[in-house]
Amino acid sequence: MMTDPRKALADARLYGILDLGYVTAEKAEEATRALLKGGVDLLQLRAKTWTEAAILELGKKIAPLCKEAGVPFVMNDFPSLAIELDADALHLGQDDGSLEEARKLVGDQMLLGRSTHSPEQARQALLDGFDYIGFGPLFPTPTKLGRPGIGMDHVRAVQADVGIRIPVFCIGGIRRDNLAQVIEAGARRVVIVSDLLTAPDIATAVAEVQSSLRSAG
Ligand code: 3NM
Repeated sequence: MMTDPRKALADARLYGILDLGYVTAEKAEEATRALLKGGVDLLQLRAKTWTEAAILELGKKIAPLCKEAGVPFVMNDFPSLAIELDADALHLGQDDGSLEEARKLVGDQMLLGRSTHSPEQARQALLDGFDYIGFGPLFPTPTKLGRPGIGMDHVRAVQADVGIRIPVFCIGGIRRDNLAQVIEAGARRVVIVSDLLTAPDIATAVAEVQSSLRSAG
């Protein structure tokens, strides 16, 4: 199915991550299919402890599933893999270099996302020209150890400032059981990793989150 990744990003509410800290290599395709079936709007491949060669091998199976579903495929951290896998987007952390450096490597078309951890970083990412940001971690999370939760106090302000220009995805410790609070704090787009990947029925959990986000307006 052909989709314009830029339009898909603009409409996205739930950003799913296939994080290989939660899913074995053997179960990765199955988990990807379940995330897509449930209705994630974007899907990122994140494998912090894997070699590039192993990520590439898995990415060759995951990226086509996303393409088939019309869901933008996002590569975390590695511009070279993003190119090789024909990713729709590349996601960069604060320490992963500048937008200009990434642009030189991946060209003009690929969408670029940035992790931000304060309102100042969020604003800077907008000024730099990133296409979307993650904002968090709202709560401490086992998926990103060593970072304190920044809480929900700034969510509304960042949404009103940066979020009217580019998509802002709140991230970090968001679960189905605190999602209502996060929406109440002003979030309209979220990334949820562990709560979805460890759910007994991933597709149903994804669909439940989508429904809450879409009905929040
Ligand atoms: N980035 P979970 S928090 C990958 O704040 C990631 O930039 C974060 O996983 C950031 O939904 C995070 O399991 C982990 O908490 C999100």
